[in-house]
Amino acid sequence: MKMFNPCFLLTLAAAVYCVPISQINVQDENFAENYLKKFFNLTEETGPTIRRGISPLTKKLTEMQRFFRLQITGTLDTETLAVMKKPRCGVPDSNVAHYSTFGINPKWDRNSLTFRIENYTPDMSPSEVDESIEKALQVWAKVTPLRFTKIYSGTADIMISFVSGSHGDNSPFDGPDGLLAHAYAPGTGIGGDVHFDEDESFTFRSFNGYVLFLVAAHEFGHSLGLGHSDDPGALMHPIYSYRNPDAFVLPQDDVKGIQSLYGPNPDKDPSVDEPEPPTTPDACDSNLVLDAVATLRGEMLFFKDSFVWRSYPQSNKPQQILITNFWPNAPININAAYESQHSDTVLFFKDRRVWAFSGYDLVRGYPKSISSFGLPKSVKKIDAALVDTESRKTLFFVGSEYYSYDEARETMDEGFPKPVDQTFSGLTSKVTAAFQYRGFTYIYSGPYMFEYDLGTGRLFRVLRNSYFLRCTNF
Ligand SMILES: [Ca+2]
Ligand SMILES: [Ca+2]
Ligand SMILES: [Ca+2]
Ligand SMILES: [Zn+2]
Ligand SMILES: [Zn+2]
Repeated sequence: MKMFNPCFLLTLAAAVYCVPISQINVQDENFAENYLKKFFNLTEETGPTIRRGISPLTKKLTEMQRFFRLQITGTLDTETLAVMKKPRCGVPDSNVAHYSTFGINPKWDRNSLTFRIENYTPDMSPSEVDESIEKALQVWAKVTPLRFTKIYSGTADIMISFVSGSHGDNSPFDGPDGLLAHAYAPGTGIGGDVHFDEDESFTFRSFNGYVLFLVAAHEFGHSLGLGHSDDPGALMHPIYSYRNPDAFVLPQDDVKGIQSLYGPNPDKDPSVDEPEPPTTPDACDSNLVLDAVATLRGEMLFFKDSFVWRSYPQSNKPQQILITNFWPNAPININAAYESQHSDTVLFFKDRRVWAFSGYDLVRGYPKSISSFGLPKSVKKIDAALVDTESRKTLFFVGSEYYSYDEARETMDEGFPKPVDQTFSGLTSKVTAAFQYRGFTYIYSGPYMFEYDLGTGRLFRVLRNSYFLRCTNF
């Protein structure tokens, strides 16, 4: 039997800090207290000791857990600690729900702003820094009347610098990881300015390090008047998430936020087809249709658009995160996924290709064509895949039929494809996702999920796609 590793799916950077359950020590408690002081406005507390009634610490911990959509326990559990240790922006999170704007000085009183890059990081070439900064400002200019002009001397509205440790504004940086950058709300002097922590390793587009464009685009949101958002898909979410900088489109939550301050872009060319701002899938949407479902080392993974919900046995609240946060080189909007216990990998399918990941790493030789499984060339994509733990066969659903693949022999079984409803009674429309969990076989079709016993073919229940996601927004 494989060892279950509860730390496995914490994000790349957080994995370094991952600690087994029940090993929260005094250092962690102090770390958490400082975190709540810094980001959730916790006022002086004598120590994180257990006390009667609701202590300010418990109250702030609850606030933090609500903001990050964690299970609200009011205590410092490992999941909460792991989120606290993720790399993030240095601006506080207090009093936010969806997008937010700064209370005082919420916006600039003019649409034409200047910026100046005071110094350069040695991590990248100066031209890469210039391009990252300009592209990050364009993210906001595209959806507002705001226009930015670069200046090379004197004082700009937005002064940009790379600094480390204490740097004269009473908000010191902390060495590698932790705080990545911070920015000041619109205003004179330091207002609008952005400081990057030079102790980070910034990159142009690699996921080894922090993509300067992504960090800068977030910080400029603050420079323009936005606070943090609790939407895990928002650019203004305080935790750093890798996403492909070349395919970046400002999410809906951020567009709404910035347009609430400045209005839309009057120069937008209606003849140019811009990609729709992405929205974050909602577990409470009763019409939700998941892209794919899989298990991974005892956890459940639910895929939708750019996101994955991860649910692990100790917690009853799945966490929603960008797919690229776990697997930076994975595709998004996938068709199907399954866990191969045989090769200890998780496989993602999109169109004619398949990706295999061992941990976070793409297995050598992938992505491959799906015909490498022995599927006929006529199969253009797989709708869903599941592993039957009993027979150790992988079922590939394609249209109204399914194929059976032998993981050990690495060949397709004879006698397939078979009609889906021959095995799964009542299932007449297309399969959209599938997996097995605790002995049951779950076949998703549109917004429904059918619960079967594969051995007897018996159908137990018809549920909704959101069944395991536990909508708790009420
Ligand atoms: Ca300024
Ligand atoms: Ca840092
Ligand atoms: Ca699917
Ligand atoms: Zn921030
Ligand atoms: Zn600073």
